[in-house]
Order: sequence, then C-alpha cells, then structure tokens
Amino acid sequence: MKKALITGITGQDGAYLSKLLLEKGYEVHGLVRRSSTSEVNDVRLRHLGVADDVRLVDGDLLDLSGLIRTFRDVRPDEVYNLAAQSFVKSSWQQPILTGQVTAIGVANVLEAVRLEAPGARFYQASSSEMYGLIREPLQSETTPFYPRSPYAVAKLYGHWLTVNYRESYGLHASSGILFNHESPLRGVEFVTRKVTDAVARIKLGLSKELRLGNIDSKRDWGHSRDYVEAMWLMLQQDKPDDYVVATGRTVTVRDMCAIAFKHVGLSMDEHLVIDPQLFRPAEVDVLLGDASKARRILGWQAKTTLEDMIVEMVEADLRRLAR
Ligand code: NDP
Ligand code: GDR
Repeated sequence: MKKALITGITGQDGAYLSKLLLEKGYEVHGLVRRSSTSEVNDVRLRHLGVADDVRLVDGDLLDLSGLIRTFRDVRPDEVYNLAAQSFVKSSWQQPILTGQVTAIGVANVLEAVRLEAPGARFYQASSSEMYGLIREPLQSETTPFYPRSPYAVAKLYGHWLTVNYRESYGLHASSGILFNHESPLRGVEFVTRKVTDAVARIKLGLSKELRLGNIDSKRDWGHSRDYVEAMWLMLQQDKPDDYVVATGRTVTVRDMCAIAFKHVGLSMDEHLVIDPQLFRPAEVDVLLGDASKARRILGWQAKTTLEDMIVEMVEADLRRLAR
C-alpha cells in the first residue's frame, strides 16, 4: 500500500486529493495545525466522507524539526505540499507571514524530503498568480513570470526551489502551475464562493446585496475535483517536471457572477454593489492557461464547465443555508 503525506489536508484541495488517493488504495496522512478550540479542523474531510479514513498528524510548515520527525515516522512514497497562506488579498496585510509559510515553508518541506525521504515523489502547489502582469495572451510552462502580490512572489520562490531541488539533488520533484480552481469546499473569502454564498442568501431572503471589488478581471476557472487528479498524475510519471493545469477558457468576474444570479432567477443589477475597498493594490487582470503539455503527457483535461461548477456551488450553498 502506497503512503501519501499531504500538507494542507484541511483545505479545499487537501480534501479532494485525500478522497482521490483513498479511492486509489493509498494510506493517507495529513499535517494539521493545532487550534485552541481543540476540535480537529476536518469539516471539508467530513463533507467528503473521508475524515475517518485519513491519519492526521500535528504539525506546521514553519516547524522544520516537527516536519523531520513526521517524515521519519510516516516514510511517505508521495508528498503533496498544498499548505500555504493562499488568499492573495491577505498577503498585502501579512506579507511576512505569507513569505514564511508560502515560501520558506516549501524549503522546510523540501529539506524534510531530502533528509528523511529522498526517494519520495514531491508535488509543489504552484500558481498561475506567478504570471501576474501578463505579457503573453496564453500562459504556458515557458511564459515568463511577473508576480503582482506578496503571495505570488512567495509562490515563485517555492516554484523555483522545487526546480532547484530537482536539479541539485535529483529529487522527483514536480511543480503544478494550477490556475484558479473552485468547488463547494472553497473558502468563502474567494470570489466564486463569495458569490455563490451571497446569491443563495439573497435567494433565501437572508441578505440583500453582494459587494465585490474589481469585476473586470478575468480568470480561467476549473473544478478542484478535476485538478487534484492532475497532481496525482504528475507523480506517476517516470520523470518529474512542471505542468500548467487550466481549462483554456477565461471569463470576467462579472460574467461568472451572472451565471449564479441567473441560476436562481434573480437580477444581478439589483443586488450587486461595487465597493472600492475591495480593490487590490495591484491586480492580475487576466489569466488564461495553455494546458496542452498536461494533455499530451499526463492525458489530463478539465471535465467540469464553469457553468456546471457555479450551479453545483449555488445549490450546495442553498442546501447548507436552508439547514
Ligand atoms: P486552502 O486555503 O483551502 O488551504 C490551505 C491549507 O494550508 C489549509 O489546510 C491550511 O490549514 C494550511 N496551512 C496554512 N498555513 C499553514 C501552516 N503554517 N502550516 C501547515 N498548514 C498550513 O487552499 P487550496 O486548497 O485552495 O489550495 C491548495 C494549495 O494550492 C495552496 O498552496 C494554494 O496556494 C495553491 N493554489 C491554489 C489554487 C486554487 O485556485 N485553489 C490555484 C493555484 C495554487 P488550516 O485549515 O489550519 O488553515
Ligand atoms: P485569486 O482568487 O486572487 O485569483 O487567487 P480570488 O477568488 O480571491 O480573486 C479572483 C479575482 O476576483 C476579483 N474580486 C474579488 N476577489 C475576492 N476574493 N473578493 C471580492 O470581493 C472580489 N471582487 C473582485 C479579485 O480582485 C481577483 O481579480 C486564487 C487563490 O486560490 C490563490 O491561492 C491561487 O494561487 C490563485 O487563485 C490561482
């Protein structure tokens, strides 16, 4: 039985990846941060019905000695480094913490792999945010990076360190440059889930408005359930490498929002308020990924359309709020 260790197992992707790996017969271990409530933060794992099947270990990306101990105990075959301070807007409020977790955290995990599990295969959760100020209309593995937030700068460090450990130490280390991916398990601070949650509240009479910032920015949105499959496929290749994972379609925040309002039969214009406080100090205007390398080598392609995903998310929020 193969063993996988997932950092960030309590997040959106950690939950979907756990489910996928359990279905494939893996023993799944995950790193969790202790909280003063002494309740295990496993709501997403519970939502997918896998909380009792994964083995959770206390740990933090900032604590190298704890990571080393965990790697020694678990002896993983595959390591998925999904943990991060992942909210772009917060990275301006907390640039140092973001750098510590999202950049230096990767160095800690790579060191633990190098010292305790050099034969393990490693996946780094890199991001399309690294492209930032776009200079090529379609972004692939060869497009130059120009990060536009402390988060993106930190992710760039993690990406290059992964490449460097592959080249320096011969680690089987791959970096997935994933474009935005969402689901009913997405944190409510991210724009798709903020929209589907608000639309469901308005529909149920619990709220009247939805406040957003820049609705002209464009994103290439896919489903987390599809994207974790690409992560797994990368680690099944003989050769480690870097891959863009995207749908190849880009849509404005405004048009994504319109899908949600239309689904419940409400007028977007009557409820949407633009709030200048929600604009970012620097914006990534448009992202559009070219995933042809993933299609060619991994045999991967996105399965879920934006429309189907937004409808799934609105329906999940309606059910949750009705309860
Ligand atoms: P989430 O924000 O949902 O999950 C982040 C996870 O990281 C949580 O489990 C969180 O734990 C954990 N974490 C945060 N800080 C620490 C720390 N110091 N030590 C240990 N664990 C920590 O992110 P997603 O699931 O959406 O994304 C997964 C990864 O993929 C992230 O690295 C993200 O930056 C990256 N990514 C995401 C994309 C997307 O569109 N979703 C696109 C491209 C990249 P806790 O529950 O305790 O907060
Ligand atoms: P992003 O996702 O920054 O692309 O990072 P987010 O959903 O936060 O923003 C997408 C776009 O929507 C605009 N926007 C708003 N965003 C939020 N959150 N809230 C609002 O009210 C709002 N109004 C407009 C934003 O300005 C932006 O243009 C996500 C994260 O998951 C990262 O971790 C990941 O690396 C990238 O996707 C790829």
